Amino acid sequence: LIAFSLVTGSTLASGEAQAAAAPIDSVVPVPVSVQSIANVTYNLTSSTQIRAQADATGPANLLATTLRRSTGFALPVSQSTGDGITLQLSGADPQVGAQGYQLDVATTGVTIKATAPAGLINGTQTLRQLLPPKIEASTVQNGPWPVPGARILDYPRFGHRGAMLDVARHFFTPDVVKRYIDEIALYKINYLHLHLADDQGWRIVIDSWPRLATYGGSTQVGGGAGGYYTKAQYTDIVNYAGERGITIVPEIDMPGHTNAALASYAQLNCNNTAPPLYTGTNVGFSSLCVPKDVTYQFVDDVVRELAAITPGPFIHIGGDEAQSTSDADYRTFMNKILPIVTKYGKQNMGWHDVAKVNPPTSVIPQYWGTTTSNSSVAAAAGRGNKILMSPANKAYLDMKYNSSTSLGLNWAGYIEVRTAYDWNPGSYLSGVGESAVRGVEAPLWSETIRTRQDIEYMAFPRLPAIAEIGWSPWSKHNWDAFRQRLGAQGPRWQAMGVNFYRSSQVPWA
Ligand code: TNX
Repeated sequence: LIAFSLVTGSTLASGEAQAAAAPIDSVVPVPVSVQSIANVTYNLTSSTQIRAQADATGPANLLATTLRRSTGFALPVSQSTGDGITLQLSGADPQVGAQGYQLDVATTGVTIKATAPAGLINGTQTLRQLLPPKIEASTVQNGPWPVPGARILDYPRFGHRGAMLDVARHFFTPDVVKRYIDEIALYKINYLHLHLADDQGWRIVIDSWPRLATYGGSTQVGGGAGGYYTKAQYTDIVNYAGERGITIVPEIDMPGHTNAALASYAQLNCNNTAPPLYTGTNVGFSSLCVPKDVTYQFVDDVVRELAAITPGPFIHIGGDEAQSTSDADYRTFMNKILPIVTKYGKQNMGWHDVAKVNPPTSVIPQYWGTTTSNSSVAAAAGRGNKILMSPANKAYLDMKYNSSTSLGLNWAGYIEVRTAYDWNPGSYLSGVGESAVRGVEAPLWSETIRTRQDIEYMAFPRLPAIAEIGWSPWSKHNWDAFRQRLGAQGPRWQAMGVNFYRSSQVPWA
């Protein structure tokens, strides 16, 4: 007996809110297709086994680790076949593509099929959400652990669903970054952009320019101690993210936003004088010295060393708010440095300001404006550049929710949950249609963000809203249904200890 579950349904009457919180109807991002199977439940028990062929053991082990914490069950992972939880890279409907999956729940077990590990990871994130919220607890809880009978077929609208964390304005330790990775992976985010250098701090060791980290990384906004990642720590973050299906995109912002580098090395300045370290929050006052040769030796060294520790395909070169660089210099600079990234085998991403220089079509401009038309971005899209969408008045997680939010900024306006959800990346910017959009990213700038609790308060619940508009088909976009699904995430975040914003727009379960 198969009943279609109306996850795209219209407004639910208040009496139905409880029913809407049932796991089958509350998966975020909403899957492409969910069929509920009546009278079927799989119960996770102490004898459940996890079965995966060799090519699927990574996602299987990760799932086992998550489920063991709260169930206390052994959940052995093996290459056997039988009942229980099975992950397989065979037999999936080709429709699911490289990131999608099929998930079937029968009384005897759960089967997740995909064509690639990324799809299996995404399937396991759905399975977590089909289990009771306490599955996310970090200590052993009492069962039962039912998974509702279901047949799910799911794949993303956009291949790129990103989050960005600014570790330059305030530094965040590897443990805080890893916790954010855990939190965003649950919503099928597959890129984490790390803003590694800005006026207030340089956060990654570059062996050929050691003072960048040791001096340039020695403070942060407000004058605190700052910090930086060793290459081993960065690699550890990259690997941790990779196991969870997330590719790290490192950013070195240039030619503006470079005071930390300019303060570390006098020779990078046109006047050969190093400015003091900066701990304020102004932007637009610094620039690398475009006419000097040493500037390009510097960029070459930084990009070479960063590329060598970055397995992902992208390096983000910033390029925003270069208000202290003339237009001619900006063009000269970009035309010299974009090929350096290519030379080291990486593809350029940049803030959309880079579209002004008519960059090669391989360059991905990231739109951070607040208007729905931008001629240079539209022209780039027309030439074939793919655009990553992060409109600041919709997708910026550092904007306040409303006038009484104590954290955050408001230069792009207030962003309540509905505002973050109610926009269509495929038709937002004129001249940049669905096929020109690479995906979406939700940036979190950290001028006012100092702790992991601050990160969580700004990201939750807006990050899941951006994740859904990046993943789910536009035909399923529905605020009233989304707010119900989102409300059902509340108990999960409580179990995880996530410090989320209890927006009054959401019926929290
Ligand atoms: C603008 S958006 C910036 C950042 C700030 C942010 C604060 C962009 C590319 N640049 O330097 O941190 O606003 O919201």
